[in-house]
Amino acid sequence: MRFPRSFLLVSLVVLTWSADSQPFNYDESKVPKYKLPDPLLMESGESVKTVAQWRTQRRPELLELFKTHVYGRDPGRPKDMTFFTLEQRHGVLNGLANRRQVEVRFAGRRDGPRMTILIYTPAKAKGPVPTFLGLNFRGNHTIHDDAAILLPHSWVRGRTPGETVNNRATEKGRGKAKNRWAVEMILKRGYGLAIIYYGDIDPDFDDGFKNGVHALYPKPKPDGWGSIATWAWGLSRALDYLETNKTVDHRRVAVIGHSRLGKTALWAGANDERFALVISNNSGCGGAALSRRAFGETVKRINTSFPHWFCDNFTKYNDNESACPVDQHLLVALSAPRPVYIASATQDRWADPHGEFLAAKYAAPVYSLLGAGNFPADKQPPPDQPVVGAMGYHLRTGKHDVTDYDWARYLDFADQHLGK
Ligand code: GTR
Repeated sequence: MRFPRSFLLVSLVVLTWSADSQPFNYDESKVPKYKLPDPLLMESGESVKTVAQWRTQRRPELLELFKTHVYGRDPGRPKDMTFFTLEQRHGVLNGLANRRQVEVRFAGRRDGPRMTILIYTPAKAKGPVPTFLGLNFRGNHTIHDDAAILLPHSWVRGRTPGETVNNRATEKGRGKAKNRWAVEMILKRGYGLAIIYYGDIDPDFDDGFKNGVHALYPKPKPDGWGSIATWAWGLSRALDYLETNKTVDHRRVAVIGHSRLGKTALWAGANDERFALVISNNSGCGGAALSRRAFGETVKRINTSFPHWFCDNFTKYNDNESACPVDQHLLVALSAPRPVYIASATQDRWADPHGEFLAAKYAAPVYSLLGAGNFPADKQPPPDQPVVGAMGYHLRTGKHDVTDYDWARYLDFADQHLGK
């Protein structure tokens, strides 16, 4: 569908206005009374007492509940998918890195849906390196000034949907998001970075699921994949590729995302146990924040502003969060016992920082059951004082963003859990 630019501008104004005004609650004393589903109590009423019960019964049950009620089911790995290296070079970024850009062709065809993975690995590495894998909002070329990063072939934000990408305009975005991707810091610490523009997988607007990879599949049913599940599926397809790449240690891939892409990272980690570590940066509603608190962004608001993000069944819980058989602490628990890090920011009230902390705290019993240790915090820690065990949490001073402070914490966490 084609939307006139004026329509997009008006939508943006309406969204910004609604994010800042009532009826959204920002008052802790007005959080409704709620009861969370117990991660270790099965639908049958039986308690989970053993690791085997978690693995063979409760975990699959929770995964099904999230697929049915929240994110929707994906179609798995496409049988015709192929990988094609578009470009590679050693000793780039002043000798710091090796770069490779790989196209994943979902239907095995160049003229079908495809995504480009940009991979930097440390030039000095002697063997396969642990690697951060994440999606970006506006094109791979925005994450660094590197002039060789290919421009996205897909629709990019800021352009009218359906309009062909104008390379000269798109080129202006080069390096614009570099503050969010600490490329040099990551490489110097011995890690690789693999990133993909999320619009290659599914352009982020509601077109009734016709574009991106959806072109290859029937229209989703009420429990079919929304865009978040689609982006997460794309991350799993990237991991399929990384399994074939000798410079990356595919057994030590940390999936990371910010905001809607933090929701995506959590779902990718829950769904695909090949991810060794999971990082949610300011993921908020539908991510780490507990929906039942209805603090800041609510289920109804997110389903209204972004009708394509979740499966249609999720709209049943608009203004009715307690009827949902799951809440987001259970999403965090689905990563257990793998290390998971949840980060909030003090000014990011729309994402409910306290609710994000509580999701970690209430997922902790699953980590304990699986022998991964206890979560070292009962109360939300003060700003800039990370708490770290098998799960990590911090509340950064500042706004909704990803900063070098956040990356330094993630790298420390990865050192602790993935080793060098
Ligand atoms: C907001 C949305 C949030 C968050 C954010 C983002 O508009 O309400 O849930 O996902 O966008 O992704 O930047």
